[in-house]
Amino acid sequence: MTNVGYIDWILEQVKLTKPSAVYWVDGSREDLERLIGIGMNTEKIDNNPVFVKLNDDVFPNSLLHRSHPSDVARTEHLTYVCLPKKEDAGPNNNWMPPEEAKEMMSKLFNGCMQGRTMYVIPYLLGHPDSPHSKVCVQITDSVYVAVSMCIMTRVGKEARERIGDSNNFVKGIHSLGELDPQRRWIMHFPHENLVMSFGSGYGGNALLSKKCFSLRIASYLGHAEGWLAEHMIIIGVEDPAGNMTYFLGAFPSACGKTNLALITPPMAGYKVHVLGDDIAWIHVGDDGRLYAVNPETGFFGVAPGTSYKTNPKMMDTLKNDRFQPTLFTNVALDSDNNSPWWEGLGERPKNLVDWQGNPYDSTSGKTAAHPNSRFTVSIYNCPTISKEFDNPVGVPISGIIFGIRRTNTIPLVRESFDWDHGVFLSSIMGSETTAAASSQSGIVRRDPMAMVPFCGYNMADYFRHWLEFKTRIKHMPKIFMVNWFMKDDKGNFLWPGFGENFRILKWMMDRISNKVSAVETPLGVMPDLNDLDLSGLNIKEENLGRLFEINKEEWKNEIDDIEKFYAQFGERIPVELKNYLKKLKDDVS
Ligand code: GTP
Ligand code: SPV
Ligand code: MN
Repeated sequence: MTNVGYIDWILEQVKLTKPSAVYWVDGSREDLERLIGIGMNTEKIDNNPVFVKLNDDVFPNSLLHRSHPSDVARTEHLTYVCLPKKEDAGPNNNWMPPEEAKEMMSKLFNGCMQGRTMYVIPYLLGHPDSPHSKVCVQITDSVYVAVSMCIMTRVGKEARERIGDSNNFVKGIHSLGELDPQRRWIMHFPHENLVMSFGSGYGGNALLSKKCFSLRIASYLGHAEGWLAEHMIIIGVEDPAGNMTYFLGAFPSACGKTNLALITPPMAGYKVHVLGDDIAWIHVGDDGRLYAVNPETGFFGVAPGTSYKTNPKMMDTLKNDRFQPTLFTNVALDSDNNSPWWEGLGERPKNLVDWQGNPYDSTSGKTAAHPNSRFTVSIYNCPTISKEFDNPVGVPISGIIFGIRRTNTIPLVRESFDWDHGVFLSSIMGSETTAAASSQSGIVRRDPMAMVPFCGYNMADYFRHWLEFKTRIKHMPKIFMVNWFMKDDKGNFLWPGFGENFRILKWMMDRISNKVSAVETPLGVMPDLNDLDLSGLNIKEENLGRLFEINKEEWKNEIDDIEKFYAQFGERIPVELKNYLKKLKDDVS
């Protein structure tokens, strides 16, 4: 199945999956309308239409999609990286021998599209004029996936022309199967540019451009080719004088990337421009600076918590239909005016239907929208899209932010001593799990660089890869660590978060431009509190103290956990990182 040209490859998939029709997706507006029509009138999930039209007066050109109730998040335990050698996938990945995985998947795919339509989707990741972009093809039997791909990537003519009749494209094979969690697998073959995904229609499991290719396969390619594929936002912060500072920001799933990417600064004269909210591909430019591009063209964002108060720019984006439709997945429905609703949006409507389509019972203790309900919307609809978004070279990076969700232990912000120390700090990140993955939420797990679920090879080799950039970068970005999520004993957030996070970005810019000094601590460099602009913020002195506290008892537990995490990788962990861990242990005890 590998050494054949484009059409022959599609024909092989047709022969294997036996669809009743093949639909060649071209991504044009007319095509999208046709696909949406199919989703409203023909295709069904559990006898329900794939798309239901929502009220145009509230969210123009938007559709509701309800997934199968068991198919609401990424399933990391069913996600595998099938490299020839187990050690190369590393303890951070599930592994199966590639031939065994392919045989198992071929059996599942055999005849799986009978009575269904196969959608063929040629797409580009990255800008058509960029030497770093990749051309890909996904086949799927889900019209929801087809429409989502058209919003999230550059689908159609340009990709199709670039492929010609070559075999040189990334291959994604996807089927909903029976949506049976017992027959659900997301299998990656990074050494063959191939992903096979069966049994789920959920974002990261089914839009193979997203985590499967843009991160798992691309990180493997980046390791071989000298670049980085990261779970990061890209933003440009413009100061009142018009100077632009570009940042990258990595946070685990559902830990604040989209919100930071669309932040509205509370300080007059500053603007934040968005280039990406989830994925960055990063190369060293000829001038020795790091350049980042976003390979995607849309946001697949968490709905709960999004409101005019927390994220007005996203609300404006969702209300704008200049380019593409907006999809809402597994949100609740205000049945009086046929509009989407989720926890945190505002007052709860009187007549609410929950995410599964049943009347909402507010005494049930459950949320009306699924905690991982999402919207899919074009980045071109965003009022703060950077004018550099379509620059094929990307933007030069001055700061890299790593963030986590932690109730305690991890201070609000600090800076690394240098590049190696920054790699160390991000290699020991631990964050509370969220509803974005199907395992239990709220448990601290190690998630270096927010990449544990997405690194397509052994993470110890990935740390080495990061360390090696030091020798190639002439203008080192500064590396920062943040935690917006500390809580007091009553469970209230100590830091107001959202727009107010800009105050921390402002301090970072002052550090980058050498305007302020800072205080060395065992955990890194922390702000002199006088240098943080907290004007107009009503935050108690005592809380501020907690936000920068180093609690020895908590750090003892933290280090135990980090040592266990490192130990899984044995001798493969770079010695620089082991030395920093030893030093941290001495310094905080
Ligand atoms: P993925 O799309 O899964 O990669 O998530 P993400 O990192 O883009 O997370 P997102 O910005 O969507 O935020 C996830 C949840 O955290 C939402 O419910 C937000 O409302 C909430 N959140 C984001 N930023 C903050 C913050 O600064 N403080 C608090 N308390 N909550 C926040
Ligand atoms: C995440 O889980 O990090 C997401 C959503 O951004 S998904 O596309 O499902 O990966
Ligand atoms: Mn993500």
